[in-house]
Amino acid sequence: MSATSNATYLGLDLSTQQLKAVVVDNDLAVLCEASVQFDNDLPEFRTYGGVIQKKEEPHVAVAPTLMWVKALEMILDKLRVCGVDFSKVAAISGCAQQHGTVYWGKGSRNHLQQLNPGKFLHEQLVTSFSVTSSPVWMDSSTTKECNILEEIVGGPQKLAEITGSRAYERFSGPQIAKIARRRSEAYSNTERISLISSFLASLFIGDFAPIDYSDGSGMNLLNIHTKDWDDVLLETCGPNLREKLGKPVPSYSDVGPISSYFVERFCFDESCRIIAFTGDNAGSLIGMRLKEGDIACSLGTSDTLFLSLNKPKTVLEGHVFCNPLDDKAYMALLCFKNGSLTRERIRDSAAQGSWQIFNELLDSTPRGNFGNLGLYFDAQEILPFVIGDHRFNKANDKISRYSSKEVEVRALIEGQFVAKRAHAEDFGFVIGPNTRIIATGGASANKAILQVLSDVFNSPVYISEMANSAMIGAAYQAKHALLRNESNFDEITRCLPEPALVCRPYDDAESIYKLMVTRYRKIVEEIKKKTSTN
Ligand code: ADP
Ligand code: XUL
Repeated sequence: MSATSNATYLGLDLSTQQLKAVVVDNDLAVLCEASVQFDNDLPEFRTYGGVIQKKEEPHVAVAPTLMWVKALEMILDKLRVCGVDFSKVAAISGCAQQHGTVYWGKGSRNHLQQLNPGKFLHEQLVTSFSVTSSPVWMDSSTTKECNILEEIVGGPQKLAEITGSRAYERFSGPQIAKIARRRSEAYSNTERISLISSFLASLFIGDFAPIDYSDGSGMNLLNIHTKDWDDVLLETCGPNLREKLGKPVPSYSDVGPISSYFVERFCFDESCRIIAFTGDNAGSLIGMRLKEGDIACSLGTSDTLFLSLNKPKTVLEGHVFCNPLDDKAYMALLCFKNGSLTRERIRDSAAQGSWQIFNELLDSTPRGNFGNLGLYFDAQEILPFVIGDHRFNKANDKISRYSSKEVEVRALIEGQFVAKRAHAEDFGFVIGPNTRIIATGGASANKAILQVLSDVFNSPVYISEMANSAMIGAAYQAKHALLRNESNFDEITRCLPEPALVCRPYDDAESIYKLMVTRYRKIVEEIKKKTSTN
C-alpha cells in the first residue's frame, strides 16, 4: 500500500510503563488505539512502573529487553482484534523512552534477518541479547563514567558544546561505558548497540535499524553540529563503538521496507515503509506541532519541558537535541525524573488513591499554600540533583510532615511546577505575555493540576486533542517522512484542530509564584550544601 487516499499510518510509543500504538487514516484521524501495560499485561517480567529496581542498588534501573519484544506482538494482536487492516498501512514510525540501550549479541543480525513467521518473535529472539536487561533513563548509577567523559574533553562545558549536554548518568554513553568496563565479556559479545527507539525499528525491518540524530543527541556521544559520532568520546566509552552503533541518520529517514515476518504473520503489505524511530520527547514535539513561543509540558512518568530552537546553545543544566523534523533546527529539553510516580505516591497516602479526592484537596487550598513549600524526590532527581522529601513551613523551617492532607497535596504540585519554572528560566526559556504552555502526557487529563501549572508560569495552558502526543507524533512522522518530497510537515498536518485552552492564570498568581521561585532556588542551595557536608 503506497501513499494513496486509502492509506493508513501506524505510530508507536514504547514508554516507561507501557507500549502504545495508534493507527490514523490519510487525514490523520485516529482509527484505532491500543496499549500494553508492562506491569499488568506482562506480569511474568515482574516490573514495577515498567522497570526493575532493587533495594540494594537503588540507583540502578533496568527493563527486560524481551518484555518489549513480547509487548510488540501483543499490541499488534490487539490492533488486529480492534479491526485494523494492516495491509493498508503505508508507513510505520515510532518513538521510545530516551537514553536506554539494547545490546544485540553476536549472530543476532542473522536471527533478525531469518525470522520464522510461524513462530513468536520473543521465542526466536530469546538468545539474541548479550545483556538481557536494558539500562533505562531512570538509572543514575554512572557518576564515575560521567566524570571520566567530561574530563577527557576538558570539562562539562566542552562536553555540552559538542554533544548538547554535559554528562548525565542516564545518557547512553556513560551507560555503555559502565557495561564495557564492568561486563567486558558481554560488551565484546555485542554485535550492535541500539537505542530503545532503533531497537523497536530493528524488529520491524528485520535488520539493525540506524539511530536517528534526535534520539542520538541523548547519548553524550553525538556531535550535534556535525551529526557524527565524536571519536574521542566513543573511544572513552568502549572499544569498537563506532562499529557497534552504526551510522546515525536524519530522524525522518526511510530505513527500509517492513520485514517479511510481519508481511506473512500480520498481513502487512510488502511495500509498507519503516521510518526511523526516535525519542519520546522528540515524538511529542512532532505530535504537539509547537508554534514559536510555545512551551510544551509533558506530565508522564517523567515530567519534561521542551521547545523548538532555531540555533543550538550551550547550557550546563538541561539538553539541546537535534530537531526531529528539520536537520538545521534543534530542541531544548529539561527532564524531571519524579513526575507521575511521585504524584501517585502522595495521591495514595493523602487521597486514598483517588485523583478526584486529590483534586478536591488541591482545590481547597489557596495559591501559595499558606507559605508552605515542599519538594518531593522519590528517586535521585536530575534537576536539581537531590533526593528525599523536603517540607518547609512559612518560617522556612524544615519540618517532617504537614498538619493536613490538603497542604501536602498543594505543596507537592506547587513544588513540582515552581522547580520547573526556576530551571526553565535558568535555561533561558522565554516566559512572557505571549507564552502558551501546551500540556501533554497522562496527568494532562487533570485540570486541577493544570491550573497550578498555569498559575506558576503565569501563562495560559492548552491541551491537544490527543494526550498521547509522542504516539500520535510518530504516526504524523510516518506520513510526513513518506511524503516529504511533495509536502512539508505544516501542509501535512494543517487538517488537524488547534490545541484547546483549558486554564488561564489568576491575577494574583505572578506575585505569589515569582517569590516562591526565588525561595526555591535558596532552598535547593541549602539542601545541596547540607548533603555535601553530611
Ligand atoms: P508514560 O508515557 O511515561 O508511560 P503517560 O504519559 O502515559 O506515561 O502517563 C502515565 C501517568 O499518568 C500515570 O503514571 C498516572 O499517574 C498519570 N495519570 C493518569 N491520569 C491522571 C489524572 N487524572 N491525574 C493525574 N495523573 C494522571
Ligand atoms: C528525557 C528523559 C525522559 C525519558 C522517558 O531526557 O530521560 O523523558 O525520555 O520518557
